[in-house]
Amino acid sequence: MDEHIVDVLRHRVGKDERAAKTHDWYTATILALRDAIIDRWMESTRRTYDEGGKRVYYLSMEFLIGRLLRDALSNMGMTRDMENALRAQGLDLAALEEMEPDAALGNGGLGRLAACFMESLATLDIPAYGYGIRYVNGMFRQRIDDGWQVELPENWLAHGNPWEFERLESSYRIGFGGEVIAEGDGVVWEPAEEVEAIAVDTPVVGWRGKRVNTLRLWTAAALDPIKLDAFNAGDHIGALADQVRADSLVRVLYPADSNAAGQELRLRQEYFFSAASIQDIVRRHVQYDGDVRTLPDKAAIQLNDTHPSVAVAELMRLLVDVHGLEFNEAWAVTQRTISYTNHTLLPEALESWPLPLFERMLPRHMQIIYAINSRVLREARKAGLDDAAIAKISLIEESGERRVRMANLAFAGAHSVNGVAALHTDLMKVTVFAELHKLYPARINNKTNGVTPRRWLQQCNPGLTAIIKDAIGDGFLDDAEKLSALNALAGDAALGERVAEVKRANKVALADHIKKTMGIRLDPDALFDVQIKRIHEYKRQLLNLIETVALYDQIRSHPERDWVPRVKIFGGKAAPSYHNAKLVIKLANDIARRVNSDPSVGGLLKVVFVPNYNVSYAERIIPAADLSEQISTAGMEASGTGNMKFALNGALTIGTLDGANIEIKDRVGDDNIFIFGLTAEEVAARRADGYDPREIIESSRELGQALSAIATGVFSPDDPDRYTGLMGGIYDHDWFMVAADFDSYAAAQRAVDTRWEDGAGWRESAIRNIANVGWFSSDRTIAEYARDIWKVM
Ligand code: DL6
Repeated sequence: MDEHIVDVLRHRVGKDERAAKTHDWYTATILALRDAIIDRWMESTRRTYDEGGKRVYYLSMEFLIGRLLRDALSNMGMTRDMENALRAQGLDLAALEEMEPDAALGNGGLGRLAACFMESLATLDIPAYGYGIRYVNGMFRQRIDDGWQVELPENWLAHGNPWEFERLESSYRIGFGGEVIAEGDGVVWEPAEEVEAIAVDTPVVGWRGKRVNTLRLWTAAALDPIKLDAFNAGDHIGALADQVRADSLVRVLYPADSNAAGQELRLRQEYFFSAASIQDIVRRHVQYDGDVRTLPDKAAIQLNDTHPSVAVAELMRLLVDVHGLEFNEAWAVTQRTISYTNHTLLPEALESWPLPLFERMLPRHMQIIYAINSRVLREARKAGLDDAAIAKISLIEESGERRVRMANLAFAGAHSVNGVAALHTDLMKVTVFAELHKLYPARINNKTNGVTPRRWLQQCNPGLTAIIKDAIGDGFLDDAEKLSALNALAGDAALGERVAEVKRANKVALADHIKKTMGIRLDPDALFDVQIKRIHEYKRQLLNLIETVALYDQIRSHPERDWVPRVKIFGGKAAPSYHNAKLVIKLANDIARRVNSDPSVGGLLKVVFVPNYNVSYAERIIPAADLSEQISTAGMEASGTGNMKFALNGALTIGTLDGANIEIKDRVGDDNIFIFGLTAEEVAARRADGYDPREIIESSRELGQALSAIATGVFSPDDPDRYTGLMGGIYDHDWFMVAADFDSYAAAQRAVDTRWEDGAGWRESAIRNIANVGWFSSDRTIAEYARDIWKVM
């Protein structure tokens, strides 16, 4: 490796060792590692072709990859070699790893799940492609100015991207608009506008480097990047307009989480990447297999949420218009090939597009959707469903503005529709998809999410990994469920101490980082209580903040009590147009300013809002957390995956019976988790019965005082009315049941204190969490998809 890295530095980076800057070494490190990866990549690809097996295609608008260097080195088993090679040059690998920008091509859980899945697919030796968009600007960078979120562009490609390969030969024309013309027995779509989709490939290495798969992200180019006649005539800007229009397709990731972004550009992005991916898949199949009819035997296409739903219509278009299949035959091929994952029940997140817009942009696809719809509605009538049910099943929303329903399209076009946690899947059957489920009762199934234990235990928490290896051997590295061997040692005081020492060291490292970057001093012996995730009302950061205020009040009123010192850590981004979410960020910062500067709490309570929370920050925070806040209104968080990462790193969860929390509780046991609040069923019943939050607020002194302190400007003396509206929402309707769950949440927090004070008890619970969440490995999730949906295992 020593010689290779110097050779790469000289011949590929073009620098002499003496002149090389740290960034040159960083590039050389990745390129040298990439060389080793490429050999395995080619071997994997060759093996797939030779075996002629089935491939999995994961279509996702988002891949929240984060950094790759540490992951790839570790999976290739080359960390030690690389460390030594760099040390010989006077360089520190860890410092180079810190230089890598986060590839933030996703908003949150959905995109991070896609990244974990890619790693597990390679680990399980399943031939797979991830398909998405190579956004030039991924998720925005968050700066906090005077407590307010400010969004800045994140330029992850500013210094180039040594991981990727542009494949100019893998390019496709993607059309928009125009008209559909009858020709012979069929039709021809003549788009008004075309852009070129060009593949950019990144290798994805599985654990122990068994297989290297491809993440293929599409970039866009104009067919005619510069109109020379216009340029020569002096229209220097207009001459480049087509290229600018193409660039805009891949320029930004829509920073919308759990709400549909209703922009025309978003629909163009969705079609652009879906069409390029489907064309690529069909081209590969026809090239090697000859017959499109056998596509389902060789390809499994998974739609990650509804963003790629239009792929259903695109595949139908290729099969019927280009390959000449009869509609029914094409429909059978499409349904057998495609499957769809739903990630949310929030009505505002269920995508639909105004029909006139859809028809204008994709006229042929609109015709195909009408044809699919009439088939589906015929089946519904035949099954005896009534008009009300049929209206809900229709791919077209007819009440009010006519719209194309992307979830119904995906459901109809797929042989499998899965939810991402048991409760979520059950709720899908009785809420958003109740009627479609009646019509196609075998289609919905559950695949509880998982996270890759390589990134979320081994790499982010090497100290804990080493202790586990000492305790139970290294079998858990290949099968995370083997962590269960720790159960037999959970009461072992010496192991408890060692786990606690590592946790403390991780807390010291986080505290140092926060001191350096924010100037706030934290006590590593305090309980680190963490809520990091997108800011959303249903995730209820507000409940946590109100309880923080109540605790602050209590500490000041009863300084004589034996309070458990706490550090409340918050982090997360708010969608730029989400007013209340942005106000929650400001509130967290306002509370932090007041609490942290109040000498009367004597350091018993500290509040921190860390700016620009991202994957790398999560890797730093999660190993340092004692308590994991998973406190969504029951029935609203589809699964959550942060909950799994925290438990795997020995944090205890305080949470509602929502999403995968329920399955975590079932595995770690009631004594090792703090469950509070209404169940999903109770939430629904309260809402149906006309819930009155005022009554509850009046009966809870702690809650009433905290709400009124916030509402009257105790934390915002510069603008006393700042939170009047936000608090008013809780008094008036409280859709997210903050008031209803407050007392139960506060009581659970005091139970946390009691458990914390019993140090040995806490340590045992931490070990039981680590021991029992191996099941939430994305290897297990992917094995279930492979067996039940894709039939590749
Ligand atoms: O399935 C991954 C992730 C879940 O863990 C979260 O609970 C869920 O909120 C998230 N869903 C979305 C949906 N957005 N849209 N569309 O991000 O998926």
